[in-house]
Amino acid sequence: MSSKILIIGACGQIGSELTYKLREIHGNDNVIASDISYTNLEIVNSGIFEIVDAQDYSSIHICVEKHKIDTIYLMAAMLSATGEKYPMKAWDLNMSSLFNVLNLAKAKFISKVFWPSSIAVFGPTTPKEQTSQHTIMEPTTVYGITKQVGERWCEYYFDKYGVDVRSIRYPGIVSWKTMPGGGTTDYAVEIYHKAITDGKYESFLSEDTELPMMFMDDAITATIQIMDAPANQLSIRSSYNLAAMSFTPKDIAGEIQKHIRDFIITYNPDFRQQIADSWPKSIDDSYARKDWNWNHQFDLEKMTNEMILQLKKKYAPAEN
Ligand code: AKB
Repeated sequence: MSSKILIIGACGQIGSELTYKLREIHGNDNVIASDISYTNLEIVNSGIFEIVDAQDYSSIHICVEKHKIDTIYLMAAMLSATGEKYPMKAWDLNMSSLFNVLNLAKAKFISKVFWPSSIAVFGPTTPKEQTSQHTIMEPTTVYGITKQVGERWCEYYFDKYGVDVRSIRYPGIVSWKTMPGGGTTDYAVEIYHKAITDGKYESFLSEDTELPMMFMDDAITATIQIMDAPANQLSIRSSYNLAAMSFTPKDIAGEIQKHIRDFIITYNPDFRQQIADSWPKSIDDSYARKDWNWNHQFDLEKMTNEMILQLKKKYAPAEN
């Protein structure tokens, strides 16, 4: 029998692309997209869509029963920058949604869970270069705190209740289909859009702020790979470090200038600078590479080629 999948937070940056990919693999009828509102009409109209409130256990439970779901990808979350503006809302959303899904798995209504963690689990006291899987973790953002605590709970539910929950610490994700919202790494998406539409961009991070990043295609591949891996190959049940590339706003601007020679970048760091400064510059993801054969495909040059190509098409005036 084919797996029946529910994606919670399917209208968001990663949730939307995960929905398209999983539908390609499992068929449209086996992948149910859901979100709290109809914010992404392309997703809403692309297959089965349900309104689900991730903070309401019964809202998820009803959907699980209705569609005989066995696997949930919980992609709803408040990210780092918005989380600093609404600390209690971020805590409530990020934690209650995780508990709801873990408890559905504990009660055996579903059998498998994907929950994303983040490089935000690390903090200013973490070694910055090639940050290892097991190291000092003292996050200073509400988002990072929710992800770190969430990781502990995932491992706890696996150890104590046998819940098959799998997780990745995503770096900043760059993509062209759906805009990210409320993150510190969002500049690396905005910059490409502004390069095409305005020929210039004002970065909210300083020129030499180096962060771990990944192209969406790689992030989706990794997510599907970890979910498909045999359970006995997974040695980490908190969350796996995952890496592809690291770059600064200056590096990305230089790469864009190879395509758009007159592109201008200026720098005007805001409160997000402090968040970025608390995170690692690069990540050691050897556990993911060893346990489930993780291997990234996109570096900064290849990603930039693809972003410029796709966004030029997206913003091209419609021909009639
Ligand atoms: C953010 O910037 O908050 C996210 C993340 C790194 O998890 N993109």
